[in-house]
Parts: sequence; structure tokens; C-alpha cells
Amino acid sequence: MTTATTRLADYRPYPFQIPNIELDVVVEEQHIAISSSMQIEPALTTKVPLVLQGLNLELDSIVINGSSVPTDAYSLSSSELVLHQPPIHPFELKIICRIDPFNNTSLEGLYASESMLTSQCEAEGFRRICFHPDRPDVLSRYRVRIEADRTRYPVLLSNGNLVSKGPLAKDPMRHEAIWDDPYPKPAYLFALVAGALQEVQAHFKTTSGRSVLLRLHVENGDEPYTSHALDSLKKAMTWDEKVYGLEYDLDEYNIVAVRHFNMGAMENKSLNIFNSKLVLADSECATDGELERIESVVAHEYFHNWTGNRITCRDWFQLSLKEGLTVFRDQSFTADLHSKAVKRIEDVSMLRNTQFREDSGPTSHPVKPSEYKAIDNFYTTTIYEKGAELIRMLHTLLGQQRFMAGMALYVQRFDGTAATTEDFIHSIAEGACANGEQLGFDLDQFQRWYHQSGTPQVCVKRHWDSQGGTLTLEVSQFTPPTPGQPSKAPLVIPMALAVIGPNGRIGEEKLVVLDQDTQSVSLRDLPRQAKPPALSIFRRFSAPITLQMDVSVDESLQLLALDDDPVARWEAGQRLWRKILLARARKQADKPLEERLALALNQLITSGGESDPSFLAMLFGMPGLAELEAAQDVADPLMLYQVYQSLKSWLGVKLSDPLQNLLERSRLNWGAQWPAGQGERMLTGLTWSWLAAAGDCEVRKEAVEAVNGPSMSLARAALRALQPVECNERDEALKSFYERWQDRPVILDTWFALEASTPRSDGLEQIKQLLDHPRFDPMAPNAIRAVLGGLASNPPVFHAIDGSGYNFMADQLIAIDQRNPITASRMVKVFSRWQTYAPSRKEAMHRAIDQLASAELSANTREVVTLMQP
Ligand code: 0A1
Ligand code: ZN
Repeated sequence: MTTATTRLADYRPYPFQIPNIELDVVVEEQHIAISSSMQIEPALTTKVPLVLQGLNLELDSIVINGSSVPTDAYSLSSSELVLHQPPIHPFELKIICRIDPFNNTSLEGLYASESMLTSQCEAEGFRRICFHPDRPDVLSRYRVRIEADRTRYPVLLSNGNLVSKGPLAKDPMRHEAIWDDPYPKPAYLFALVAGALQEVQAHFKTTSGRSVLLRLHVENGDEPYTSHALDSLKKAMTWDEKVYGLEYDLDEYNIVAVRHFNMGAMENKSLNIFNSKLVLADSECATDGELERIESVVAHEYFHNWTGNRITCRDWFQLSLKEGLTVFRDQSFTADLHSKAVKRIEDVSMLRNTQFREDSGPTSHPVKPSEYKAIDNFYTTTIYEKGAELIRMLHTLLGQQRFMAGMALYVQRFDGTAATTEDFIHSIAEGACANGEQLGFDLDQFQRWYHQSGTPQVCVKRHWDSQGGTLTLEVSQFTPPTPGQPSKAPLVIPMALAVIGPNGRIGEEKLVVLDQDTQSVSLRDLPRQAKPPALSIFRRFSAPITLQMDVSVDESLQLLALDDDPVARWEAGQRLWRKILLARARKQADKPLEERLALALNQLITSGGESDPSFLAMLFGMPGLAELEAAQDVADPLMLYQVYQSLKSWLGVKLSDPLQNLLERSRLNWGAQWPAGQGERMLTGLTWSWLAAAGDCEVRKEAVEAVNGPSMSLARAALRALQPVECNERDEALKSFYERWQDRPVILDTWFALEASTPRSDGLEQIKQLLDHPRFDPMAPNAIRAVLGGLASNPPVFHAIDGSGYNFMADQLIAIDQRNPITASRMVKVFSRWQTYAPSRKEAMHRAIDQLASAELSANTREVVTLMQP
């Protein structure tokens, strides 16, 4: 099947407006009847056909202004309904059709999940519900009537305010609810839920004194796990008022937790739908990391109410307009509520190990792509996380106050419209310069970040004039070629700098704006000494680049000890970790360096060292596998996997006493409620994993006990520590975890993931059994991702040299693609690094890609597979 390419350059406004839509949704036993009445206003005086999208819809009738439309006045294909000559004056178009949500496995449009019916319309799901232009620049006011059986579907929800609800006079076994959303919205924000759900309520008073009812809807029995999400929502509402001056605009806000969901959550206007794993939580059944993630996703969806819903996207090329900005907002929220340093480090690390990887492979694309085949494939870390980095750079370049002035102008100017990234950038610039200030950088050049893919490399060479006390940096920037973009132009790169002497920072931090291929930067009036001072560069990770600069071990150790920017300090440590791990992977372990790092770590643990346990845990964290693979000439995941273990084991022996000490101190805070105690729990996990790797039997016993203890963070830390060690305790721990949580699908997914990623000689056999496990639900993307994602992160099994891991993965993905293309096309990227491996592995992976390529694939998966082929 060939699918058409959609191009940004071809964008044309839709030739009709649809100010109002009335939807009538009648839920029957086996199907749903949908009647949509659209008030249509031709925007042009010239006659054009009316093109509506429709997928898997059974058309019943078309009526214009009360008269039936004859069959020769329209044409219907499998994806479009075209009315050849619609009236040139405003008219009412009523279309009746039928859908079958009960056999919809794609989880797009309306579908059944457990006992409920639920919807997912972003990006193009509305066309699976009724005939509609289904593009984000068509904004309408929706009024929705839902009718269903009262017992089976007691709860009936849609967007906006509830107008009325009650039994049907003609049939008291059935009831109806009428919803009205006063805010015009694009179809992708439409939502509908019907089912037997339990409701937990909370209230929020806005700054202007309006009372908002917060309603969280979950499956029966899940009510005890809702307070964390509701508290998070209230925190997000307060924060957005305080920091952005943005208030909620309706009387109620609904969140529904759904087991079967392709992504994390969805910001439908006043009716958010969440993957249940991002709602149901307390400290006994969720880790500290999960609690923080839930808090940030609840906030993310809430923040979309302004950045995404009130101001939406003109077309899908503008996706990062709402996503990059909303990620930036949710990152700032988490940083404000918890630790700025730790949050930034977590985000930088994630960017490096996911986005940088994407940007250096076959699916690399700009934050603002210029074409696509399947838009679902563009919900990527580039659009989201790199997009957020672009907003962050603007914030860094302008400062908080001027950035906020720009945001205020953007909201004021584009509220109620479908905007573009250019609209945003120009508003920010204009708002920031409202008092006559200069921008300080070239706006058009800044916008190259949106169009150029690839991670820029910044190369810094230093010259030290000890007599004059001047440090000169020769800085060059280069962005490597990426698919479709052989050569690149220089970008605007904010570079935050400071120099660090033996007593800490010397002088003020400096922000340099790089905008040339090469340029020279001088730092003057520094102490005149023989050796140059240490350089703290790209502080706070001020731009999403990779740095090439010779840094001696002495300098890194000095920065690790003294840098006052926690991100640069962490980075100094990461540089040493990378050097050590990569040397081991080359079988040339750098023993003297390892001894020096061990000494530095020891100093950090002992009294007078680092006092913030969460930050200490960051300093102890080794760089991720993806970034190490990227630093190898030939990526060798298996070797790296062994190297992590061997280094942990060496450190576990070397630092045994201080680690025991640290563990003892950490235990004192095990019971503290999140967010308190999370640093200590993280350190416990690290200590366990190093000591377990070193063969410490006592630690193994303690870990097994933790699996049955009161803290999910410790239980999971224990399982992770035991996972690479072949021992009875590992089997015992996995078994007790299963027995304890077998009736909780959200938690059991973790067990599936752990089992699938445990390195065992019969690993593939075990994974096959997991897929046949009575509690494995093949329709739940979470379960699929747990097992197949577990396989992909199990190097000895996935990368087995006979190609059996790859081959099995390809077979599974071909089958999954038949029922759920979105989940399959996201997972198929596990093959995207094939070109970076050694010949035998490369060939084996290539065979798996060929196997996929020759199968019958969805447009989504076909697009990704085609990009991966040479
Ligand atoms: N807009 C959501 C992400 C999302 C995208 C697509 C989905 O279904 C195919 C679902 C959710 C967000 O940013 O949270
Ligand atoms: Zn989002």
C-alpha cells in the first residue's frame, strides 16, 4: 500500500467554517449510531466541493437543510466523502452513520476498553467517529447527546458542561446525557466516555473565586488510588495561575483512567483521558519516580488547556507549538515543586539517551517537519523534548521576565485560534522587546532550530594567556548531515560560561550567543597563574548540543568537586564515567582513573561531602547505554552491558565500607513519605546494585525482603539490583512480586517487563511463555511494551548473535501491526540502530527489517520501516 505524503508547503485554509456541531450518539448492543449535524459556512464565494474524512464508517444518510442528498451528488471512498456541489450559502449538513467500537483494536476513534467505551481523537481519530474535515484548523462549538443502557453505561461523559442527564421517557432502561462545550475546539480534542465507572471528587477555587469541580473516574475498586492524581491536578492549577497567570475556564474538569491506551494521556477539553498507569498510584504501589511522573503528566495535560486547547495548532506540522511549549511548562512546574538541579539532570540525561539517539538515526526529523506520511509517527522525543529545549533556549536568551512578557502577548493575541510556531516566536520576541529593548540575537536564524534536524556539535579549543589572565575560546559549530538534509547552516546557540578556581566560581557567569560557524570568545581579567582555571561550560545545559572539548581528568575532578552549577558539576562526573566505561569496553581499563573516581565518590559520601541525597544519587548514576553506544565507533551493547556489571562489582568491593555506611544512613529515611526520602531510596537502590554485583549476600537478603515491604520504590530498586545477578534470591524476589500484585494489571506490567528483561540463557523461551501467560493482555499496549520493550532492553537475548531475538521481535511486530498500528510503528524503532553495529549483528538485524518490509504493513509501520531500509 502506498500512502500519500502531506507537505507543509501545500497547506491551504479549509474552504468552509463549521461554527457549530451537534452530535447524537446512540449506544446500542453491537454498534453505535452517530448523527452529526454541522452548521457549515462556505468561506469562499467560488464553488468548491466539500471534502470530509471518514474511516470505517457505515454511511446511512446525508441530508442538507432537511432534504435528502441523492447518491449522484456525492462520492464515497474508503477514506473520504465528497459532496460535489454543496450550497454556496450557510447550510445544515446532517449525516447519519454507524460505527463498531467493540471490534476496534486500533485504540483510535471510539473503542471498548474493559467495561467502558472511550475515545482517542488526536491526531486523526475523529474521522473514525463521523464524517468531518478532521483537521486542527476547523474549530467548532460542540453539543453532544449520548444515549445508552443505564445499567451497562451509568456514566456518560463528553466535553464542556453537563446540560442535563436523565432516563428516557420512551425507554426507562436507557438514559441520556447532554453536554455543551462553549469553547470552539478542533475535532482532535473531542472526547466521549460511557461506562460503569466510579467517581472521586475534589474542588478547586480559582484566583478569581470560581469553584471548579474536579472529577476522577476509575474502574470499580481503584478508588483508593486516586488522591495523588487529584492533588497533582490542584498543584498544577495553582502553579499555572501563579506563574503564567492562566486560570481554568469551565466549571468542571474530568479525568478518566483507561487500561487500553496507546500513549500516556490526552488533553481533550475538560475531559482528559489517561492511561491508567499514569493515574492509579500511592507510595505502596508506585515508585517515587512514578509519583513524580504522574504529577508531571497530570500537569502537562492540564497546561494544555491554554497551550494546545485555547490556542491550538493550525496544522500538524505545528505539533511542537503545543507539545514543546507544554513540556517546557511541565518541566518548570516539576523543577519549582521539587529540585531544579535534579529535574534538569533527569531531563538532560533523557534527552541524550532518547532524542540524540533519534536525531542521529534514520528517523531523524526536525522539530518542525516539512512532510509526513503518518502523523502518528511524529509524536516523538524530537517534537516533545527537543521542542521544549528550543523554548528553554528562548527563555535563557531573554530571561524570565521578558520571556513571560512574550508569553502573555502570545496568549492574548492567539487565544481562540489555530496558530503556528512562527506566531509563537514572533509574539515572544515582540513581547520581550515591548519596552524598546534589543532582542540580542537574530530571530530568523533562531528559527533554523525548527527546520534543521540533527544534534549540533560545538567544538571548543582553549588558549590560555597566563601573563594577561585571558582565556580565549575558539568555538566552532557543526551539525552533521541527516536524512534529506546534507548541509546545515549555523544556529543561534546560547552558551552559559563561568570559570572555576580552587575556591569555586571566579566572577560572574557569562552568556555568549554563538551564531557563526567559528568564532572566538575571550574571558578576561582572570587570575594570572600558570595553569588555566577550570571552565564550566554550557551550564544548566544551556543548549541541546554535544560538546567536543579536551578536558583533563584533573579539571573534571575539580569541577565535580567545586562547580556551583549542579548540571555542569554532574556533567564533569559523567565525563569521567564515560571515559572509564568506554575504556573497559575496549578492554583497556584505565585503572588509575578508576581509582581516582572511586576516591572522589568516597569523598562525596563521607561527611562534608554532598549533603543532598537526590543530587548525590545523580552523581553516582552512570551514563545510559544509548549515549555510550553513540560514543563507540562500532556500537557493542553486549559488551557495554557486561562492562556496567563489572564496574559496579569493582566499585562494590572497592567502596564496600562507605557504601555500607551510606546504606545505614539511607535506611533512616526509608519510611519518609514522597517526596521526602526519595533521595535516600535512590541511594539505597544504587548501593544495593553495586554491592549485589560484588557478591554481597546480606544485601541480596535485604533486597528480597524489600519486595514484600511497604515501599514500591525499594521493592523495584531491589528487583533491579538482583536482576543481573544469577541467584536464587532473584527468582524468589520475582515470584513474590508476582504473587503480591497479580490482581493489579498496572503493577503486573512491571513484573512482565522485569521478567522479559532478565538475562537468562533460555531468555527467549521465557519471553514466549510470558506472551502466553493467562494474565498477559495482548490488546493492552502497556503489556505489549512491557514484554517486547523488556526484550529490547535485554542485550544478551535481544542481540543474540544468531539473530533469534531480532527475528522473534519482527514476527511479533508484524502481528501487532495488524491490530494496533500506532503501537507497532513506535516499537519497530528498536531496529533503528542496525547500521551502528558490527557486521554480523548488523546483517542479522537487517534481515529482521527485511522480514518486516516484506510483510503486509500499516501505513504507520511502513513509513518507519522504509526509513530504516538502506
Ligand atoms: N497530546 C497528548 C499525546 C497523545 C498523542 C496521541 C495520542 O493517541 C494517538 C494520545 C495522546 C499529550 O501530549 O499528552
Ligand atoms: Zn502534550
